[in-house]
Amino acid sequence: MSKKLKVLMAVTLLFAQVFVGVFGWSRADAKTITSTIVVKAGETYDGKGETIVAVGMGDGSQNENQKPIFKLEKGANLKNVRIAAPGCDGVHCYGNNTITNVVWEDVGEDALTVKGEGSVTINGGAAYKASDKVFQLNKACTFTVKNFTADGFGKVIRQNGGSTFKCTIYIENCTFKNGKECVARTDSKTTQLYYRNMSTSNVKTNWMFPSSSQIHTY
Ligand code: DGU
Ligand code: CA
Ligand code: CA
Repeated sequence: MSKKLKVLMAVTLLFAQVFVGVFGWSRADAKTITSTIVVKAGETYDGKGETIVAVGMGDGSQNENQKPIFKLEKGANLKNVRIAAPGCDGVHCYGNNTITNVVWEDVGEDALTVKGEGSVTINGGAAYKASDKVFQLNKACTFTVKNFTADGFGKVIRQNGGSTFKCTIYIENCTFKNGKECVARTDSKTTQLYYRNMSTSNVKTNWMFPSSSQIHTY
């Protein structure tokens, strides 16, 4: 190899290393955001399969002060989106929302939080690598999860610790794998859970409820 070629290769390698060091590997199909995407009442955000990467909105750890990737106002819907790491505070729902085919590649503090009363339905999609909670219920709601997979979590569904309001939870056609704690947990004596066609593997226990009489099949 000529000396010129060797120098050229060394310089090219140096530039490549500096580029990767500064910008990281960027995903060809990814869309970078730096603030929460707000979806208005009555609207549907259709990502058409796009992958979203959040920058400067949180590190995806268990820190509670991260920003949500999406804020769905009451009556807003979300579909066909992949949320890449860092998952930050996921998706905030203000009630009467349908979330269709959303994949959380690496759940952050949590994947989705119910923050307004009403019904919230998750249909299709998956959540991976949650260090603790996938779905957090902070307001009374009818919460349905169907055709969904969660792999790696503490709990899939958690009603806010110590809260006594009533949630009605439906789980249908779901697969849950590798759960350190449980599928669903509540401290409320009025919350009811209904499930059918649910398969679990390597999940410590299914339910952490005040009474087993709150759990039903349908
Ligand atoms: O510690 O309310 O983790 O909404 C009490 C807090 C906590 C919530 C929850 C959430 O449970 O911040 O992400
Ligand atoms: Ca939390
Ligand atoms: Ca949270």
